[in-house]
Amino acid sequence: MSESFYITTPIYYVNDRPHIGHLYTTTVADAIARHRRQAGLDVFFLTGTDEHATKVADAASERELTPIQWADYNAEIFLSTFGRYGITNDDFIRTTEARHKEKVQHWVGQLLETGDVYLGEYEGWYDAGEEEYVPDGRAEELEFKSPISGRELIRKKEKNYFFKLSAYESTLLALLEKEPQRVQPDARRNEVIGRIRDGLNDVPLSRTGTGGWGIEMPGDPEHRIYVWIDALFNYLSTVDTDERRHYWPASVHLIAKDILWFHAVIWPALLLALQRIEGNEWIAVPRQLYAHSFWIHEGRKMSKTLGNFIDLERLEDIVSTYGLDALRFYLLSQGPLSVNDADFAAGRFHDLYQAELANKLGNLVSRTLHMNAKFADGCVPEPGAAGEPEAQLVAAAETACQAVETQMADYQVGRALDAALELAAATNRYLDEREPWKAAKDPEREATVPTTLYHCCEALRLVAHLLLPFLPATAAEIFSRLGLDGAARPADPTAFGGLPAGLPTRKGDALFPRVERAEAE
Ligand code: ME8
Repeated sequence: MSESFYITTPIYYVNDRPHIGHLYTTTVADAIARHRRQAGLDVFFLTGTDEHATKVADAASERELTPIQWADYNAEIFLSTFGRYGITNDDFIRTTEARHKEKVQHWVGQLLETGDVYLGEYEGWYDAGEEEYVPDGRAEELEFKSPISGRELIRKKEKNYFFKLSAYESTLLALLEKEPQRVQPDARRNEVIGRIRDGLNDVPLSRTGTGGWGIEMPGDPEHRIYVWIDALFNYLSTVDTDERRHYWPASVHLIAKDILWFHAVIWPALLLALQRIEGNEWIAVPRQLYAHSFWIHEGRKMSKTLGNFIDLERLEDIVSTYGLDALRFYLLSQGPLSVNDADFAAGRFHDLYQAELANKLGNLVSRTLHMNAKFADGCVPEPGAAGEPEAQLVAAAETACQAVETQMADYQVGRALDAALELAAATNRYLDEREPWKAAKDPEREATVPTTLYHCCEALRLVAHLLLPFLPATAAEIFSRLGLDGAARPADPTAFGGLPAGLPTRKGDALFPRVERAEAE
């Protein structure tokens, strides 16, 4: 059986509709999932919605709806949006589904029995928007304001069930210090280590006064399981079936830095607590957590108050002007995967579309296939003897294939995408050097034309192969124009020379049509 690979995105709150941030994380996960599938791995890719938050119930009540009505409405929009944007998730979990709720109650029940969850009282600084307590020291650092919404933290006292997080301090610390790949990028791991060293308090695991919205605490329905604990369990509940249990532990949880603490500290601690229970030995800690940074917009943080969110309407406009793959290209190549935030700027989007997609890739496809029609009867020609320029092109292809693999091993989708496009650039240079349009008219060089065109077609096949996880529709179109629709794909798709001669090629329209800058703005 092939090696399995399990990748997740956060599950998103359904108080509102999806925006660019949700689409971003999900698109990065999609590119990684597609890449691993292409390599033959048994992939499971999960996304979904987090529904039991107080802000979901509040948003529903503002509209005179029940929480579940509003959750149903928005969950459907998340689901259909991801479908519309070509996301290849294997399941979509909603935390209001019975399959999830039953498992969460079961696991919390087990933790009550071991004493990892206990009834106690808590007083602390509470960030209402994020539904989380902020430790005293950190609240002071933040001047008692939410780092996300900027609103004042509230002093709050609750009788609650607690999770004994403090008991896992040294185990967590050892895990992060000995296995640096567990939390990436490094700067994020160091941040987490620093905060664990400040000491871990036990954390509330339940809450009261939710108006009945939330999963009931086993044996104490007055208390509802805290939305964050409920939400984290989605990664496990979805695969806790006989067919799927082999996917656990997750290969990577992809998130943004806003929810690092829950994922890097509370989640592994919950799993460590569960794993000690007989029968739960399979519940290991996920292999990796990758926390990216934020998209900002034209230099400013995106927020409701500023009204500058790149929302669904805006995303639709972009797709209708430039196409879905152009949006994926911008998100994946320019996104905030590192520790720095990334700016979504319309002008830069346009310029990159023009330079990278239209001029580099689109132009290569168009030149190659037009010349193939003109000088090779619209078929992949039989190559003759190869010379130094061909050897250089083959070397460029090998370099690109290796670079994509190396970058993707670390989930560096932007650098992988650059490496794939570098092969398109190298092929353009090769064409410029070989000048088949002139060679065809020169009796001394005429014989090189089929060789040149074969090498271009084959390089193009490799470019499409490398681009498939990132620009799936573009890659499929290139394959189709190369006559590969029904044809058998080469056994080793990255070996140069796999494209059979004789396949019928097709010119087609411009892959990335010209867009006027004004139209874009
Ligand atoms: O936090 N740039 O849900 P959420 C990049 N339900 N990514 C962004 C972003 C931005 N400006 N804004 C949001 C929750 N995201 C919880 C998660 S998981 C068990 C529970 C993305 O709807 C990013 O992935 O607020 C971030 O972590 C997530 O949306 C937060 O989504």
